[in-house]
Formats: sequence, structure tokens, C-alpha cells
Amino acid sequence: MFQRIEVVDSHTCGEPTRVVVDGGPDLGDGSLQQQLARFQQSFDDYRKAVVNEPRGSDVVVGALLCRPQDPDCAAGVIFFNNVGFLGMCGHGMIGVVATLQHLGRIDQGVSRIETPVGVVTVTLRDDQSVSIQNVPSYRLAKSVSIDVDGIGAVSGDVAWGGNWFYLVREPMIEMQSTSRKTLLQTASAIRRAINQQGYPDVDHVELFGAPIAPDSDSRNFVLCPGFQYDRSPCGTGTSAKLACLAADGELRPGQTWTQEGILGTVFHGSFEWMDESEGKIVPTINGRAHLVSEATLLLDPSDRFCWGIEADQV
Ligand code: PYC
Repeated sequence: MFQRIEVVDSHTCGEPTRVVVDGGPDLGDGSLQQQLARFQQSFDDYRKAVVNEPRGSDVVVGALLCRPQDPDCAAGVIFFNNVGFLGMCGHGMIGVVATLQHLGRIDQGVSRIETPVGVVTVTLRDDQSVSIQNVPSYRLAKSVSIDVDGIGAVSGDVAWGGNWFYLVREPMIEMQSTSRKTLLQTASAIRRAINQQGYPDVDHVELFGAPIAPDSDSRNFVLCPGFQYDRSPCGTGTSAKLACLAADGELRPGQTWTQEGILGTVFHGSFEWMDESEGKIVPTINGRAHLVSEATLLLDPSDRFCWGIEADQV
């Protein structure tokens, strides 16, 4: 009577990832963009059933393993959350690597994994840390000024790190004394303003403040789609940050940037130029995930909430 979906849950620096390892929708063959389009058009109920309440929560990022088009890739993966789909997800990719190792599908060393926005090269080390060489990242626009309701003048950069980000330069935020609720509301107001100002695709906003640990370079708060914030320092957000630092000449190729997140956990990032004249970099992000559960989700067709509860209905 139940439909069953097998998942492995992990967290990366505090941010959860739920990988669907069996029982998910079969998206067929073709490119990851084509498979993503099928997921969006025909199987959106699965997205809600896996990550939304009552089985998940607004903060969970889901990852569906699928067939890669490139036979050299160990897997394909599509990331999703409480309101839709993500191009790439850095913390999620680290969780996927830990899960694939747990399933015996990859070994330590280098593997390639396909996403809808490109191939990511991952390295699993014997201390269980994972480096992800992310998709090419770049800054699209520098110092875009916006006027934000209730806040005033804000300036920031628009950059791609596998998702679209607005990275706030001014004002810097005092993170420790500001409540999460205020940070969420501030970042959401900024997102509305930058979307209205000609950047409708920006769905993540990164606020920055002084780090707490003496060996970190910066602390961030990252607003994600679905009125949620990243508990980790955000892999795609750190990639976008590296692209801005590279473009401003504030970080050299190979130099390490330690990005602290809102829980005090860190990602170490660095970059190599892909095309310096175009400001395109190849970022590498290093972190680790911990597995927390293996579970079977049960879908009971007689349950009113069998396919999850819409995020905006909770
Ligand atoms: O780590 O890239 C990331 C990410 C995106 C949204 C949540 N985490």
C-alpha cells in the first residue's frame, strides 16, 4: 500500500542534504538540463514529498541521483529545495560524495559528477574531507546600488557560482548581535530590491560581517530561495565570493580564503583562472559532510499530505 523512497541524510557544516538513492522518479536519459525539465514538468510532487513537511522541513536540500550523460561521470545529480530546483549546491555536493562512498559507488580519489549547470570534479580524501572543483564562476556586475525599503542604500556585486548571488558590500552586518529573523528579513528585502532592479534571476543574497574565529577571513549569512538561510558557509556562495575577490585582485590564484558561515563552521576556498580577461575562475571548495541517517520514506496514497505540504501553507 505504500510507495517507498530510500534516502540517505547527511549534513555539511550544519546544512542538511537528503539524497534520494532509490524509488525516485525515473527521469530517463539525456542531458541533466533535459532531465531537470522532466523533473519540473512531471514529477514536482516528488520534490515536495521528499523535502517538505511532514517528512522534511524548509531547510532540507534534496538531491536526486540520476543517469549522467557523460559516461566518465560517476553520477548525475539534481538539487532541489522547499520551493524549487537549484543549479548546483556546494554543501549538497559534499553530502552526495559522502553518500556515494557510503553506497560503495565511489572510492577515495577523484570523481566527476554531472549537474544541470555543468560537471563538477570532486576529490574525496582519506580524512573524509571533500574538495569540489565547481563550475566556472564569475562576477556579472560590480557595486550595484539599490535602495531597500526600511534599510536605505545598499551596494553589492551580482555573481554566478552555480546559482545567482547578490553579495552585499555595504553595509557590513554585525552578525553576532543581529537575530536570525532580522538577518532573514533584511536579506529578503534586499532580494526583492535587486530583483526589481533588473536582476530577476538572483535568488540568493549573501550578507557579510567580521569573522569570529581569528583564522577566518569573513563570516556570511546566505539567504536561499524559500525564505531559508544556509547553515553552512554555502559552496556556491563562496564560489561567487571567490569570483569577486579574484576580479578585484584581492585574492591570488591558489591562495586560501576561509569563509565562516552563520554557525561558525568553515569552507576553505581557492581559485585558478579559467579566463582572466573575462574574469572567469574555476573555484575549489573544501569541506566535509557527516551522514546522519538512512531511511525509507513511506508514501500513503490515502494520506492528505502524502506529497508533502506546500512551503507557503505551513
Ligand atoms: O552550498 O551551494 C550551497 C548551497 C546552496 C543552497 C544551500 N546551500
